[in-house]
Amino acid sequence: MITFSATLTCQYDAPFSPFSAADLNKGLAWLKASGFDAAELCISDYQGIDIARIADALASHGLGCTTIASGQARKREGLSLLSQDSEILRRTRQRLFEHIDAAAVLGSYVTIGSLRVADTPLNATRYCQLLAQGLAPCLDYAHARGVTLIVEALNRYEAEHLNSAEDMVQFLDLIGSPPQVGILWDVFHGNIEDRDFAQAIASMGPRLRHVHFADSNRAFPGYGHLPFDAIYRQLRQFDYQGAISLECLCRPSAQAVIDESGPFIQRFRQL
Ligand code: LER
Ligand code: MN
Repeated sequence: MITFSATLTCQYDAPFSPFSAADLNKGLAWLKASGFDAAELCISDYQGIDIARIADALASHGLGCTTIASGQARKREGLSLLSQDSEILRRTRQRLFEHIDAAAVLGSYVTIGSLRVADTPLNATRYCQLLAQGLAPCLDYAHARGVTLIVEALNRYEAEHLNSAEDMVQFLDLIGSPPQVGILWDVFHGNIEDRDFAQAIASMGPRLRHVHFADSNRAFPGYGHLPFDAIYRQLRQFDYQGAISLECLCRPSAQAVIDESGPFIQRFRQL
């Protein structure tokens, strides 16, 4: 069964969250009232974050957590798994260990998106080698705690490599397809990089663990030109069992995202 979640931020305000971090509880109440199953939570670092309290707040709203979005620390602190500065690499891995510990409590995945963006240009082979090395201790840590890491395909304007679904499949093959690593496919990026949505979904198969929905211009679905009904049907046809998570900008407005999300996901449940 496909479930639904949406991005909310816990700590620092984020462009994809229609509620500020200070209003996390209002955001959770909105998710529940709109018919979502879970939250996708942006956490940059663990200063002032009490995961047990967040877990209680989710439970009190009858919500799960799909994934911890880790990318804010890229811009805020310059963290990267590709860093050739050993101290930055150490801090990035350490942060991912903290995310994995939190994910073990929340029963969620951990997203690796912007944290796999390199500071300097690298050829594809070197990039994949460095990413595999950067990730290695995180894979062991995740495996020991029963947590899955989901690596996101990002379009070429945000990341130099691993832009398409096909690139991600090849990368997972290269690292031996460890069971604790899956793919996060974001249709905004896919619209730029993938040749065909159905083909992308088919090629990822069961490695596809999480899907981000935003329209072609990253607005709320329906304010651009992506074929969401067709994408949803294709996900179902390929027996996708994960979540569709709303990760759009607050466009046309945060209020439109808040008001239109419920009807948007209810329609899919009837397709
Ligand atoms: C994060 O999920 C994402 O899609 C990135 O484009 C954010 O910079
Ligand atoms: Mn995304």
